[in-house]
Amino acid sequence: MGTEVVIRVRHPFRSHLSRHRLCRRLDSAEVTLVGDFFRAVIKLLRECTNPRAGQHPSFPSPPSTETVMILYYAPGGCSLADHIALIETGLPYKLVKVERSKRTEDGRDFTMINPKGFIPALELDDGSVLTENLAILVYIAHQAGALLPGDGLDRWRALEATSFMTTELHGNFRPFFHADATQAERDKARKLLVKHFATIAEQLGDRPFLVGDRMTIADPYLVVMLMWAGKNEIEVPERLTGYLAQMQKMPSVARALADEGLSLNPRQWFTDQR
Ligand SMILES: N[C@@H](CCC(=O)N[C@@H](CS)C(=O)NCC(=O)O)C(=O)O
Repeated sequence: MGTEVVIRVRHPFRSHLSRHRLCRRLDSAEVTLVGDFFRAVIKLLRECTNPRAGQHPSFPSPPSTETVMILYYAPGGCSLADHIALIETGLPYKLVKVERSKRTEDGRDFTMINPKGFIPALELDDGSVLTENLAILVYIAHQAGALLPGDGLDRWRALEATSFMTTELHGNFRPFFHADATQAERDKARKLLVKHFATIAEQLGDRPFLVGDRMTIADPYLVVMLMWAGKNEIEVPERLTGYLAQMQKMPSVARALADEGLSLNPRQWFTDQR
């Protein structure tokens, strides 16, 4: 048996999120004492008024002493998109590296965390695990109230672009990461990637971000796809090379790359890259 708590607050920084509803079930263990109950409520209130989520860097964010989300990642893998998104939104998180052997850096069997065996996986602060890059990116955006417009066509355009990224771009890189892929499979994938990057370049036009006038979840994913293109010598339109150079200057992108021990030039990445 648990107790359901619903909190409604007026958000002080984000007009588009002026009403934030947070609904969370608390385990009975958390509410055995009245004091525990109020501590849990205060924790929820802190979460939904987290000023860093509104990207107000001048406001000091309290160091989190609470449990934080854990991103299971592999350096330079598609989880880099989530890593960038987490930094960009200011949500508190921890990183846990997953080795190719599917063991986490702290020695656990990763398939017990994500039975599908793929990174990224995001462990939420209640211990549940979310998988699939698109879902994780949307979750981060939703938690932060950033990186995905709340409504309007741009919201759907950002989702459209991110879906294209996961299926048509990411999907076609697979033959480059699997040693048993044939040359014919790689050639076919390369042709498709060249075509899809051209579509993206056209969509980007002269704008700094893929959708609208600010970063959305589509951008960190595109950064990863372009770095993979560089690593595998897949030619992309000049416009996208310029976009990548600009994105790499963004503090969130630069920090994520540094945290994962990656150089700006993906050809210098280690060879066991997925
Ligand atoms: N459907 C998954 C696929 C993720 C994926 O392909 N992850 C790769 C790294 S970028 C992976 O974990 N590969 C390990 C493997 O294939 O065993 C998603 O969209 O999140």
